[in-house]
Amino acid sequence: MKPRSIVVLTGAGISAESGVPTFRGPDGLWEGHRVEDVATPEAFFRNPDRVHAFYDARRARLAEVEPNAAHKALGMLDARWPGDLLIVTQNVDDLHERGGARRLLHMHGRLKSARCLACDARLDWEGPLAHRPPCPACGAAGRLRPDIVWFGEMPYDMDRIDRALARADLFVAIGTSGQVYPAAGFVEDARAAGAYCIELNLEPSDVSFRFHECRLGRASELVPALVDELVA
Ligand code: BV8
Repeated sequence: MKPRSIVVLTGAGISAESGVPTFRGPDGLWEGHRVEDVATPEAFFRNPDRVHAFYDARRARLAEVEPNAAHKALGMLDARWPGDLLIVTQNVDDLHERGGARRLLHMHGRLKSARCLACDARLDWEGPLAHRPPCPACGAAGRLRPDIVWFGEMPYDMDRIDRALARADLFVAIGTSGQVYPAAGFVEDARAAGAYCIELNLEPSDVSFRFHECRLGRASELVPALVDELVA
């Protein structure tokens, strides 16, 4: 396999071995919350304190986790791959960046970013938002929200993603359950464009049937092995 243009899609499973909880744990709750209570615009406008507390806690926890071998393998692929490469992550953690990825985009936003409801600026943000700090760009007080794409909101960079999928000849999905769209539909676009599609996951996803190849196992083992195949 000697592809020229690669698109990689990652989900919560690539960060699981770093200690970042995935969305669909056994109890279906997500860190003790129902998704619709914390990851929708309605939830935010109905109870901003609860949503800020949820994201402030997750942002603070980033300091306690490290990129794992899977993040680092993708960072090495990025450094060495001479052709096109785009890593599209659904994750909002910063582990891909810390693992060395550069040709990377966060289609569902980032914990370490805030967005101003007054001026729409998107700003790198490290600390909490619950105390309603003013916007550094426009000064508006209490108008900053987590820069996260919630359910019902349009993911970021869809045009760039669609262009990359249209020219991909290899599509790899890593650690995603294939339950959330439009990300879960990317394999169909890639396959229609003629890409060879590989899924790496601990267990079959909702869209495994759409892939040419499904490799079952932990990302920290499967991703370095695949990257070794690609750069060999
Ligand atoms: C949109 C940010 C509209 C939040 C997230 C009915 C049918 C189809 C679609 C819809 C529908 N009703 C509503 C929709 C649309 C909706 C949707 O798809 N809903 C689903 C639930 C049905 N989608 C949206 O709302 C999206 N927006 O559609 O916009 C629109 C269109 C045009 C114009 C305007 C508007 C926005 C979705 C984004 C929501 N935000 N995240 C936050 O993080 O705080 S979603 C969140 O869950 C993640 O970002 C991720 O995208 C998603 C899925 O999570 P996964 O990453 O897959 O993680 P999960 O826990 O599910 O699975 C983990 C996997 O890892 C498992 O497979 C497991 O086996 C594996 N694993 C575990 N450990 C390991 C491992 N693999 C390897 N190694 C391991 N060690």
